Amino acid sequence: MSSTLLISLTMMFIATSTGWAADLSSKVVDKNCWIEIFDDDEYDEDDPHVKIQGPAEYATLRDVNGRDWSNDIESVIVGTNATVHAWKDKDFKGTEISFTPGQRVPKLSKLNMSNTIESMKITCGP
Ligand SMILES: [Ca+2]
Ligand SMILES: [Ca+2]
Ligand SMILES: [Ca+2]
Repeated sequence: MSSTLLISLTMMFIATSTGWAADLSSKVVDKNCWIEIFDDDEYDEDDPHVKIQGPAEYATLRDVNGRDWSNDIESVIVGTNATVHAWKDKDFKGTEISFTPGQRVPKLSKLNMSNTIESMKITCGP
C-alpha cells in the first residue's frame, strides 16, 4: 500500500467520523440560539413575551406557544448564536429584516417594523 493511499484513507475516515459527530451534536439544544420577542417595546416583562428556541421556522406567528403574535412584536433580544430573519407578511413575504447574533432592539418602531412582523426564521451559528 502506498503512503499516499494510506493518507487518503485516513482522511476519508476523519471526514466520515466528524460528519457523524456533527450529526449528533446538531440534535443537542443550542443554549444561545433563540430570540425573545416582546409584545411591548423596551423588553417590557409585564406584557407578554416569549423565548423561541432555534433552529425554527414560522410561516405564520398565529400560534407561538399558544399565543397569536402576528403584528404584535415591538422589541426583541437575539441569542448570541442565533441569526433571525423576519418578514412583515406571513409565508416569509413582504419587507424583510434580519437580526444578528446578540442583537437587542428596544424599539422596532425605529426600524419601521413595530407591530408588523408575521413570519420568522431562526438559524443557529454566525
Ligand atoms: Ca407595557
Ligand atoms: Ca405589540
Ligand atoms: Ca404584517
